[in-house]
Amino acid sequence: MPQALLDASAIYIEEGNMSDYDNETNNKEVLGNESRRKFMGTTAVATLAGAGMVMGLASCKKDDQTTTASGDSSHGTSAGEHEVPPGKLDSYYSFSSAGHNGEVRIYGIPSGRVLKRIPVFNMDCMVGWGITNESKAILGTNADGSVKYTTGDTHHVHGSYTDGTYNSKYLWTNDKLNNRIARIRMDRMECDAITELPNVQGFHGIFPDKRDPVDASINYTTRVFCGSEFASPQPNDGRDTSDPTKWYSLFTCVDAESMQVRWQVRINGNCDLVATSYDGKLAATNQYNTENGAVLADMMSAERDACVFFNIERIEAAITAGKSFTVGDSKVPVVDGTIDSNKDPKTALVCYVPVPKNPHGVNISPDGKYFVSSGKLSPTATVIATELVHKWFAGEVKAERDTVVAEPEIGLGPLHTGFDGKGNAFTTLFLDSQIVKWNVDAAIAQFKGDKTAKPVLDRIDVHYQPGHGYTSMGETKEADGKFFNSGNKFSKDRFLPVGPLHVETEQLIDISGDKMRLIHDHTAYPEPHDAIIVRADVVKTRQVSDMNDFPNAVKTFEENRIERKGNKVMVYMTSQAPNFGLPEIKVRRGDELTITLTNHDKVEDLTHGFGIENYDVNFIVNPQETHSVTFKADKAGMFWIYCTHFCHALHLEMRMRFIVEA
Ligand code: RUQ
Ligand code: CUA
Ligand code: CA
Repeated sequence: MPQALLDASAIYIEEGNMSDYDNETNNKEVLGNESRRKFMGTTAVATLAGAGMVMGLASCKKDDQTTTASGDSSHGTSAGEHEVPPGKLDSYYSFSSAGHNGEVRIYGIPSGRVLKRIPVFNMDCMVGWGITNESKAILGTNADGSVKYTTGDTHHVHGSYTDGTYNSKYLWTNDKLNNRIARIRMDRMECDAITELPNVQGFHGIFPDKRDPVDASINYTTRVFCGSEFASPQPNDGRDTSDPTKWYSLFTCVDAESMQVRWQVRINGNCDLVATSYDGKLAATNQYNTENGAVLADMMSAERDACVFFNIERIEAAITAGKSFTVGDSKVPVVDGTIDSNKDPKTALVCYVPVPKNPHGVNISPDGKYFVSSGKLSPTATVIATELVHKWFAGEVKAERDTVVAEPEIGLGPLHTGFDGKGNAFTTLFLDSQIVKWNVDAAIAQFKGDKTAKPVLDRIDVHYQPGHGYTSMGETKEADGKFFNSGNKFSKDRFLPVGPLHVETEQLIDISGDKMRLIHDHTAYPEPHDAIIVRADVVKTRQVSDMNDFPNAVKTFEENRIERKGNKVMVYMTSQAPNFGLPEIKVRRGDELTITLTNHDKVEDLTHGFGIENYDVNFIVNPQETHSVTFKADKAGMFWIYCTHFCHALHLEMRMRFIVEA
């Protein structure tokens, strides 16, 4: 047995040895595990970084012995019940991040079918994202017209709200890599705005507010909150590069409509994930690095980190009152949310609630009453009462820690929590490779001293190492307790081997009964993080565009033409299956071309593509849409332009010529 595994067992197991753990964990009665899951001491923690991976192998081996899909005889699967037969539609959408692929994806639930991939921070030659002028304007360009950033890392996707549930207007996602927030308009499922956040690194958590904290008549999303994970020099212009004591993180608020950055809060420690209260008054972020450590050991040195609550109304009042500063070239007002400047709860902008070691994830229950944050280096989930946080800000609760109403021991490596709307929480256990179902009220009773209270109700094995977990409508007051999706970080032996880069497994679990039941595995291209599951009837899309929404549309066939100003050539063109509006485009080498193409087909699903041989130009126009590209004719010759998207029986014949004279 590898040394790291032995070290890990010393951390986790009080009695017995590792093989004991291997054999018993799966089949042990649900409640019987609890005594073995103890807080980890500081000294043991240094081994954990290696232990996570090794535990992954242990889980894999464990499953080889059982060979069933669920790996657990007490849980049936319910695959057949949830089959979506040919011709039938899914009952939910899942809007998922894609990790360092930089896009957002839409899956059907329960089928797990991929419905769409929405390019956001990445380039996508299928639609021409990062190629058309319209997408480049959203992505942002350098002086020479090239796209400023061509990569990104999306982790979290959340929708806009009205009255505590989704209104199908917008989705937002983060870019952890280049610190940008993107918005997707849900009627078209396309990205329509991207904003760079100033003075932050590691922009990770993101969450829209659910109503206005000040104006009760505004019951919809007006702000989006963004947590930055990595402290950095401020401003980051070459100063203090080797002095971590001078670095800090900022929490950012972005306007939902204008997508302008409204304000930032300087904090101690870091941000990670973000959640918001249903009354619009609080935003929360979990902190794993209250130590402000620059190396791993330092980030794990404190026994407790924090869940931080932001008092939105007070922050905005402070900004209105001019109690703000700016950082570097940014004009965004920044308020001081550091611990030292917020000692008096009655005026504090920020409340730091201590929670066990290196928490990950913060989620609010659908009734709005509780925030749950889990310590990944502690086998616990911490339940914080929304009402008590309000009371802390009113000076009616003495210590920050007094807002904690429960801290059940639920298993090893807890990360994200989803809710069923019936009082139960479902938390991913990274190290245990399980989902644990626990009851919030029972956890509160146990915390109060009720020895008969048993918060943990059920466990199910997943394959393997779940990171994200989320329930159907679980981030809304309409949480319906039907499905839980486990986003697993390792798939190992679950699919046909395809080389060293493994696909990811998403496992869908039926949570409608007392026992969780596995529905199926579906694959995901690496590597999605968080997602939301939205009832299908909530989502309203338009299936054909309106030509009038495109200001540069070439509205009639008579407008097909080529114009020249000096060496700039403007081509205006239509497409209608199986024809382009011009037979050829003739230019001189060195000319700069702008081609604008409007698709005149009105039929749903009748998309045309536009590709130029050996010129790296490639984009589509959906029915009634217009897109344009600008490029230099730097090679002489005759190059076929062809329709790339199968549109007609004569699709192959849908061609024209691009002639560049030497
Ligand atoms: S955070 S596990 Cu963005 Cu959980 Cu991915
Ligand atoms: Cu038009 Cu294929
Ligand atoms: Ca820490």
